[in-house]
Amino acid sequence: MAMKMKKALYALAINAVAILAQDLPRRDLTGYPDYKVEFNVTGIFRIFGSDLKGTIPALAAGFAEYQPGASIGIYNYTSSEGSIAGLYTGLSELAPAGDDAKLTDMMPFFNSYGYLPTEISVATGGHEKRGTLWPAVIVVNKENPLEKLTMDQLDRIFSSERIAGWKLGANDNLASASEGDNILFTSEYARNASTNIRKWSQLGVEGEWADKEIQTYGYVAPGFIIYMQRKLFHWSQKWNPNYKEYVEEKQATADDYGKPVASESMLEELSNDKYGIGWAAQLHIKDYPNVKPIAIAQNSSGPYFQMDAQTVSDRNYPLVRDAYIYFNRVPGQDVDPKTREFLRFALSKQGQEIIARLDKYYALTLPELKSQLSRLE
Ligand SMILES: *[C@@H]1O[C@H](CO)[C@@H](O)[C@H](O)[C@H]1NC(C)=O
Ligand SMILES: *[C@@H]1O[C@H](CO)[C@@H](O)[C@H](O)[C@H]1NC(C)=O
Ligand SMILES: *[C@@H]1O[C@H](CO)[C@@H](O)[C@H](O)[C@H]1NC(C)=O
Ligand SMILES: CC(=O)N[C@H]1CO[C@H](CO)[C@@H](O)[C@@H]1O
Repeated sequence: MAMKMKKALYALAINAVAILAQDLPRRDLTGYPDYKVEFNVTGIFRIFGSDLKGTIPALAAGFAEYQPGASIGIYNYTSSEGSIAGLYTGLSELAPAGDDAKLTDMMPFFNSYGYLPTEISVATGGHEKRGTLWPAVIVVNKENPLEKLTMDQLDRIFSSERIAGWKLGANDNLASASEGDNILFTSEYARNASTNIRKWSQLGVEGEWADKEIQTYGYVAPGFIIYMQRKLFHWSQKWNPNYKEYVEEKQATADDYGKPVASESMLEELSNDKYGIGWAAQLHIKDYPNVKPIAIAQNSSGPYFQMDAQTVSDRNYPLVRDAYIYFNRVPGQDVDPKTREFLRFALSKQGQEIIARLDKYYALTLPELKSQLSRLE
């Protein structure tokens, strides 16, 4: 290649990067609390689980500047699934997990201590890059007139009737542990078959759609599916029986049997299925012009949001994900001071700057940051 051409291409690449960087909503971190040392950490402090795409090593390096006495051991060999095991085997103080902890991750913790782990979010997931905790985009065939859906409608489209769901402790959250607060099954979250949405007319879609069955599509890989079950179905595993389930290409077998279950096949099918609805990653959807994203609202009073960089970083898109860290808080007692110090750093202006600079996840909004900080009190 001629030198001139190489240079031109290089300039083009640089420009493309500059444009992308401009497009990213830069959260203004003015007003975020500065990190102030409240406790001098000495000795070993151990982190085990996911490295959250480099976030954990970067936070640990930033933390070390303020805490020279801390000797931080990072054991990021495992995936998210292993992280909570570090807490109940006594191997670690902090369990970063790229996926929401599953019930089966939390049960051994409960059986060891008699309460549930505490969960804290340190960042909002990205909106489209691979592996950055991207949110599901709900898509239909381009010809479908449907424009918007609520979270409740998504539940009734994608799941089946259930006589109960799972509740995480008395308050159904992992904000702080209470003695005996287990994962319990409750009919509070029941919904009967007459609440199922199975025909397009039930969503107000008329014409040729009205009497057609809604065909559902989506993922089945554990990290993705658990997030949807948690957000929408109260952890129920009862999907619509017609649910067609796929994985990302790398998770399918490399032979001819793998092809039909890779997410590309899902989007090809949806491009041709006028009566289908699915959930997928923006990074895959953008190559399929015949599928159309749907705006989502928390409830029928709205507002409805399309998934994009802005609505995700502002946390307005209801299906946003979080980068979670789990830890062991003894009910009714203060958070272990080393753990508290590290998490206070992650939830400070300095910690959030590190997250924004890495450009994998988004810095939390200030209200969300304050709400997470309150979990440490
Ligand atoms: C932490 O250690 C530094 C240096 O020794 C000291 O100046 C500071 O007062 C200590 N902070 C606390 C909260 O103990
Ligand atoms: C099903 O649930 C709906 C909404 O809670 C309720 O109005 C209806 O009576 C229930 N139907 C049956 C058959 O239980
Ligand atoms: C509906 O969602 C909006 C936006 O999230 C929220 O402000 C409002 O309180 C919700 N209304 C009900 C009835 O839950
Ligand atoms: C012990 C270990 O595997 N450490 C790795 C954790 O992840 C970072 C990248 O985010 C690597 O640089 C470390 O070597």
